[in-house]
Amino acid sequence: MKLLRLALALSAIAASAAHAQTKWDLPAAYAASNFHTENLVQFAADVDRATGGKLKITVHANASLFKAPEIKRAVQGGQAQLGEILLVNFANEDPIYEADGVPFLATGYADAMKLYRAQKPLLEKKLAAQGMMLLYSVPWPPQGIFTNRTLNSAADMKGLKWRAYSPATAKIAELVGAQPVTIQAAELTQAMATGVIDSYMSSGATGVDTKTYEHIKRWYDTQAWLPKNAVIVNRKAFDALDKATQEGLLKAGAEAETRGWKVSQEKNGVYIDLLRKNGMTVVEPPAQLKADLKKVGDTMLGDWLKKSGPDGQALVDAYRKM
Ligand code: PCA
Repeated sequence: MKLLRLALALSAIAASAAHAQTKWDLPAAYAASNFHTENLVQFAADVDRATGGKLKITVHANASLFKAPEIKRAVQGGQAQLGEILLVNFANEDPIYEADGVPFLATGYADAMKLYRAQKPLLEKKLAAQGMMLLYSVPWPPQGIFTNRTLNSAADMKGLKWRAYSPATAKIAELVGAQPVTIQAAELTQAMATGVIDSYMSSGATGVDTKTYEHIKRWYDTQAWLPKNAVIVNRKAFDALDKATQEGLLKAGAEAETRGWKVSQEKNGVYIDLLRKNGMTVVEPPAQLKADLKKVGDTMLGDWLKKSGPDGQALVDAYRKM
């Protein structure tokens, strides 16, 4: 009788150990239907499978847990074990976060991947110094200009009420004489509806997510840069996982990165078609506008190289050699 009770108790302990679960929260800043968010949900399902249900990740979309600019600090402080950030949002902490926000430095997917390879070791070093690790990173589609105005040159951008999502997009406004207001994607639809802004620069993806076509009728396809989201993990939370779970997480992260780059590129055309279908005109930028914006990019690259010093120069040199 005693033995039976002991056996039962032991098997209960074994069962609970086998089912020992770790639960992680993953705050994200973009709509549930956005391709980055869908990729996160797939990643979480892959982690679940790869770890035999040991690590359960809940994705909190659309800035519902933390606002976009707060996610990085939440992961650093351990309030969230991992999170998705827009790297360029953190340019004021370190210019390395902004390498993929410099206009016209890398304008297509192949160049964006080269830039990422040059930027990655520096990102990893910086995040490690802050007690975090880079799990994976995926670009937004190329950035263009949403506006109701006809733009022949940058002079036509004067006085626009310009939504910025980062220090660099605010700087563009400053250089062309527009008025920047920093607004994150989750609040963008409301900012258009209330007339706080009448223009901004972003991808077709964000144009669709925010139903920009209900307020703005043109998108200039400038293909100016491809900013990246990154999924970052709190190092202590990672170290607390057993080896097999760590490996499952890293593997699912690597797969999410490969998948994300592919989907971003594939869906770019789909998003642009959706802009058209919903009444927008997609405009090839006229030569003068292109030349003026290129100048803005050159100024910003010069400033960025000054700010980022030898690390930044090494990054750009490495990128250009690839
Ligand atoms: N969408 C995000 C960042 C870049 C992009 O394409 C946004 O507009 O907030």
